[in-house]
Amino acid sequence: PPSLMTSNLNANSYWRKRKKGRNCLLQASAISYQKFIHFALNETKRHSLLLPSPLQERYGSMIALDGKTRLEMLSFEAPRIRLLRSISIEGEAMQVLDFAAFPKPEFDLPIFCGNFFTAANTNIVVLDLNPLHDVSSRRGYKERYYDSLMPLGLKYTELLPWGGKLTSESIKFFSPIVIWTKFSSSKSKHEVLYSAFMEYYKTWMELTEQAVEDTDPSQIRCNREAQHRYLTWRAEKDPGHGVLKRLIGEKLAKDLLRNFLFSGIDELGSKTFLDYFPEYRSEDGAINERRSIIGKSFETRPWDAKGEFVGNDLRK
Ligand code: BLA
Repeated sequence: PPSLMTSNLNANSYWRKRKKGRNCLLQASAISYQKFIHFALNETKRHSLLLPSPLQERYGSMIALDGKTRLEMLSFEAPRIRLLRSISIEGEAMQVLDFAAFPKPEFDLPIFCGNFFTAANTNIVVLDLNPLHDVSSRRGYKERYYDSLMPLGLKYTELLPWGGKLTSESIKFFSPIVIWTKFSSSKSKHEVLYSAFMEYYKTWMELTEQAVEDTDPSQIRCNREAQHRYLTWRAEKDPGHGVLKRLIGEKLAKDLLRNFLFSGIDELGSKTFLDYFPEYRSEDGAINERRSIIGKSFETRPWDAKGEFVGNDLRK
């Protein structure tokens, strides 16, 4: 559905345009997340071959229905990364970044997740290495990926304190080092956020570089299903849904969520949202439109300094 498409940056022209300094239009707004994207792509190139994703052909940039807000999509892959993609939204009153990296199913690596929403004076932030497998029930997984990262997590969760109650279901997708925070805009907060993003991304790249490929088909299947479940959750219940719908209309927003942001839903598995999350089935068999069945909880950070979960146990 390319009606709103205005231009299409492929991976090569991305770097070319970058050099020409196409940022002059953005200087009117205080915050831009462009430098976050540039950092992450450069960091990836330092460690790995970065190839354009086939998605780049279909998803370039577009202008929203208001005729002003600009959405820019970038997508790549790498030998160990199934999909590295970002969307940035730059409007007069809104700046958004959703940056994610999904490993290939041969790796049980966490998923990199940087989600920043800025409007007026408000910032809503989630930055995490989202665990592929449950960190409470799979001790080995927590030990392998998170125990050594607790000092990093503690440093930034002190500077960027817990954002208060959130959709209870989301907590299962977060790790003990998640940064979940809200703040009003200030130069120093945005500098801290940029440092946190850089350090979390560097850490994720190092884990990716060091990871040992799984060769056991049942383990690979398990990784694939876990990633599919994650994608299925976010494509259906992501909090960005409403904003995207407002900007580009429901049809394009749905396409963007399923086929770009959380691409892989049709390839990595065949289970449906209700197979994974049956509690969302409403009486007529459709998916309950509410974001949460349980409601909001976790007023305070539900992990201790060692990364042990200390919230009410909602896991089954
Ligand atoms: C709010 N975004 C939130 C909240 C969370 C997240 C936890 C608080 C509200 C809630 O508890 O649901 C983010 N939730 C996540 C993430 C995961 C998750 C990253 O489960 C991953 C597993 N946010 C975006 C984008 C937009 C956006 C791209 O990432 C807009 C295009 C908007 N997020 C947005 C808005 C709110 C929000 C407007 C406040 C409104 C609300 O609470 O729903």
